[in-house]
Amino acid sequence: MTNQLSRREFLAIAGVGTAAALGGAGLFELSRVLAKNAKLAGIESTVPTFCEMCFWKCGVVAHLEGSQVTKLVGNPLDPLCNGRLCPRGTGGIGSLYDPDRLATPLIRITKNGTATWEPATWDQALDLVANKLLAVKNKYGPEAIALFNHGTGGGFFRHLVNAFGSANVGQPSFAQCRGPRDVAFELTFGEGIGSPERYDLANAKMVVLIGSHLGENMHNTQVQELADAIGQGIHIVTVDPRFSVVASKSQRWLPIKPGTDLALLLAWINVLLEEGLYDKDYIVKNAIGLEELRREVSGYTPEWAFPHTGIEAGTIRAVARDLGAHRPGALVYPGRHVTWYGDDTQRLRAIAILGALLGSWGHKGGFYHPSKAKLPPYPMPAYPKPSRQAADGTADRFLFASEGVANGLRDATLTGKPYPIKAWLVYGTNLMQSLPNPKETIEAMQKLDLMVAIDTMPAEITGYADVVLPECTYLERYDDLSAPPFRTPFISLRQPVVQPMFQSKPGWWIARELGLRLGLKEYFPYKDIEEYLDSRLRRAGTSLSELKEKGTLTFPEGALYDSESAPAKFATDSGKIELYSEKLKKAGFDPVPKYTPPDPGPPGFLRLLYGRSPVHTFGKTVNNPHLAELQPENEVWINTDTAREIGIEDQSYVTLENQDGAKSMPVKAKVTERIRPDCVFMVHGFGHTDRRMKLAYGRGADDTGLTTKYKVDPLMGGTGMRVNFVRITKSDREVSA
Ligand SMILES: Nc1nc2c(c(=O)[nH]1)N[C@H]1C(S)=C(S)[C@@H](COP(=O)(O)OP(=O)(O)OC[C@H]3O[C@@H](n4cnc5c(=O)[nH]c(N)nc54)[C@H](O)[C@@H]3O)O[C@H]1N2
Ligand SMILES: Nc1nc2c(c(=O)[nH]1)N[C@H]1C(S)=C(S)[C@@H](COP(=O)(O)OP(=O)(O)OC[C@H]3O[C@@H](n4cnc5c(=O)[nH]c(N)nc54)[C@H](O)[C@@H]3O)O[C@H]1N2
Ligand code: SF4
Ligand SMILES: [Mo]
Repeated sequence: MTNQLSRREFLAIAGVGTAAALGGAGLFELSRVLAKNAKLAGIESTVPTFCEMCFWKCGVVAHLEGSQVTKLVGNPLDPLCNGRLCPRGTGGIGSLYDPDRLATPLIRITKNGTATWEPATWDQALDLVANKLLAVKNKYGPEAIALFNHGTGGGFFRHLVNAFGSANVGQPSFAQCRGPRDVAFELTFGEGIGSPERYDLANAKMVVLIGSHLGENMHNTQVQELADAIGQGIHIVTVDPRFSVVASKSQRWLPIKPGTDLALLLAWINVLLEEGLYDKDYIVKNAIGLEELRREVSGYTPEWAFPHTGIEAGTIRAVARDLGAHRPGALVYPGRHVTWYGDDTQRLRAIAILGALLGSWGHKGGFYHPSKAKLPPYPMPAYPKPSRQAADGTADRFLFASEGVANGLRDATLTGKPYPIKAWLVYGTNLMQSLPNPKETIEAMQKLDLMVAIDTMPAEITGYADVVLPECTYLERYDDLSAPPFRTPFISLRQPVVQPMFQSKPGWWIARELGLRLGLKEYFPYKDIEEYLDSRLRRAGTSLSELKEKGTLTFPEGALYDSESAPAKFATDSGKIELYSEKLKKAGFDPVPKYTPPDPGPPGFLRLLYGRSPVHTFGKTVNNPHLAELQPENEVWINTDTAREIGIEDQSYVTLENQDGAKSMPVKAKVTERIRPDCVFMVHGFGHTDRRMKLAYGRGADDTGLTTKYKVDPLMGGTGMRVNFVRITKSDREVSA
């Protein structure tokens, strides 16, 4: 064990294998690549592609001078961005030219008794990974291999792992993010919300943002639509313990006591039913369980909700009446990051039920019906059927999960149950910041025979790997096509804007090379990615050359709303909207959501809340020189009265310590009236500990390190992460001038 522990001690020897560490050789390499790229040195050109600075995948047009990318702008042909990028999209150049990028494959070795990284060739690294994967398969079966992934390129690795015979795939963007929302809507309407979300903000008359700070959270199209809607006088209610930017644009701000949102939602349902403000015709025609719902929520009056939520009964009632008056264009916005308190699927069920009562599902200003471009897959043999079901708990514990549960895979790795997991492939997800309680992640990794990280940056997770494989950035590679369900169906192409720098390689190539070494040739039947993409695009009636020129191709819209010729259909068991869920009841859960108050924290502690910054994506952009310039560190928001009581001054450095004794790095205090006194708030993704990321290292505080506690959603395995409490002490770090 000791030996194993030391083997997977965090290894972050400054700079080894990063672009900057290549020093002269690195710069030589850079200039060589630039020269190779310089088709027309000094002459301007443009290349369309799509963004990967976040999952929204906006169409981008890259401007080049010679082989140097000078500017990224929105592709006007792309309906996801309408020609405009957010600050992170524009700042993507900083990720391409980040001097701290991973430059070569790295293998962990022990030299003179000390662990170190050794730069390796691709053949050495891939052979090693393939041999170890085969050894794990021989000893434990193919299911002992698990993949964690996020981002477009993850698809190639999911294909690899499924072809190898394992169903163990998890993405923190499900059980740490939108999972409860999608499950709740599937239970209620028979369909999830999807990504990009089917919210008809462009036509809504009223929107309730409940713990969703649109504008700080930059879903490009939605932010544009909301800005237009504000111009047209949309009625906004923001429910947030913090006075967010969008709260300042709202008719009402409801500074709710954190963790009590379900009480508020149930009270709104109560008023809509009691006062007959709901859409009776729609419900009679399309829903089951109205009487059961009425009975279950009869006690949840606004007067009952007031002491729980801190929102006055009169206000609760007034908002419910406004919702009734604006229906069906009254959108109770289900948000995206919803893993808050462990009862999240039930909270989102209440939001779905409100959507049904307001008749906003399938109607203008509510939830539109998205459609997809027809884009058949590349023909592939069927995957082998794994002899054991996924180990992530979806088979027995989390019965309603509709995707893999990343924390369930971590549990299985830790406990060896239901069977041992012995190898992790980690693609494009920094598990040290995305899974709660990083200690458990470290302990789980001690159980592995192999841990491979495929990343562009020396993010913390790479420090625990046996092999690090450097992917080139999204501006240097082809990827799979993007054609999600949306208002306007479209297909977008990601293509290289410049050649990969250093020894970095595209994900599709890495997955294919591993596949070939694992004897999975039949699953990678194409010659190269261009053949793969062209074949898919030809089946869709277009071609790679057309997409290379345009970047995005749009198709005619389907029926966005229900109508007499296209009446509502629901893929639930009953074929109707399920206000009352027999399915949940049979499984032993509440068929209608019930309110349980959140656990209070220890005396003297404040609840820790976190969220987004408009100029960063989680932790992955904190080292991006362009974006770090806009926001180099995060701040912790503390209410003015609370700060006065504990003697904290605005802009001074403080340290946070949570209920379990976990401590943050020094972080600046933002003393403000704009947050309730019982909680603090910080932007997620700062406080990096890997010295190889020179701009990000030691800047601000990391909320994940303080998230030692989490509450698991029994329906689908999501991890409620707003259940931690901190106390604040002065730090001796000086404020620099
Ligand atoms: N405490 C806490 N935990 C959270 C959240 C929170 O707010 N607080 N948010 C949750 C949410 S909503 C989500 S969606 C998840 C997301 O968490 P992650 O899945 O970790 O998401 P990303 O930030 O997209 O991925 C970051 C990793 O991808 C690498 N990367 C960036 N570009 C590329 C690329 O092109 N190729 C490869 N191979 N790697 C790349 C980065 O260097 C970094 O290591 O985290 C969840 N976890
Ligand atoms: N610029 C930018 N945009 C992003 C991202 C990014 O990293 N950067 N990440 C993307 C991703 S993956 C996701 S999932 C989304 C997430 O974006 P959102 O779904 O908007 O979620 P959060 O960022 O978690 O929202 C945090 C808000 O919830 C409030 N809050 C905290 N506790 C409570 C509570 O108990 N009740 C209520 N009502 N409110 C509470 C906080 O004060 C804060 O304003 O953003 C996406 N957009
Ligand atoms: S919202 Fe911003 S970061 Fe995300 S894909 Fe669009 S431009 Fe890129
Ligand atoms: Mo997310």
